[in-house]
Amino acid sequence: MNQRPLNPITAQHIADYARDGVVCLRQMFDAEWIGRLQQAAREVQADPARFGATGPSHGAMMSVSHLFRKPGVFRDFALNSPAGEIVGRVIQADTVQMFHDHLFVKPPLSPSIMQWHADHLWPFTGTMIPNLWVALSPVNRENGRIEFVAGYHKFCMETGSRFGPAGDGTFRFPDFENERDNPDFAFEFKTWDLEPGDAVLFHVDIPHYSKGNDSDALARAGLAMRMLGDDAYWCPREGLMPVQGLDLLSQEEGAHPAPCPELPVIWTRPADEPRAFAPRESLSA
Ligand SMILES: O=C(O)CCC(=O)C(=O)O
Repeated sequence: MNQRPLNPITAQHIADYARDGVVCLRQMFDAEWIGRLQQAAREVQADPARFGATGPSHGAMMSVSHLFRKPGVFRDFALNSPAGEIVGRVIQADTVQMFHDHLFVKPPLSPSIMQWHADHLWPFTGTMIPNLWVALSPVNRENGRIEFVAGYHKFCMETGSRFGPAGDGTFRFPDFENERDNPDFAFEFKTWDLEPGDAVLFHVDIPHYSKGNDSDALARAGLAMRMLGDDAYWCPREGLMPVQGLDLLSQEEGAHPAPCPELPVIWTRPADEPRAFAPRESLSA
């Protein structure tokens, strides 16, 4: 099983992610990793609560998180696969911590729609709170690929507009469904067909959506891995999702989360490479 990315992370990947808030990464994990994850996903499907926490969207779609907290394939993948390095290199972090993973499986003919949202349930602020969604099945127009509003993360960051309880409660996304055919809409919708081993990496502020699975034969499965880079800070606020095992409200607002078993470091930039991240102090100096 590969411990380094199967294909190089390029300057184009880095630029696309910075511009669009989402980038497609082709074939970063070898067949052995993907085969083990596919088998493990089948085991979770048979008994979800034994392996992790079932989310609010669990039902017509399987939605189970925190799988990496227990010994087994998901933990091995989080700690020993190149997932952390891939994310760190694309988002230009020097250190990457695992936050949680989340397995989504839409069985054939699942009507489950993931409505337009950004991932702002997490109890962190900052710009490095990415989601690496690794395809465990073929993903296409019919079975529910994820769609993104490219570049919208910049609008959110520049205007301080935060979706959900992380914001001031007043910000609402426009009805993106109404914008699909609007030639004057300032942003582009982006999506990709994926093969097992491909991934999409996306920013915490980017709106995303997936429709139900219209295929009567092909399940759509993906493992979302939520991580923290250097530019991530505690936001201890009621209504945000706590980190299981840590007391959210006693965390120091604005502090970078210290590595701990619940938020382990999974990648650090090698010492012989120049640092990619400029801390806030040196930016304002
Ligand atoms: O798998 C999906 O369709 C949605 C995934 C998602 O919304 C997420 O990972 O935040």
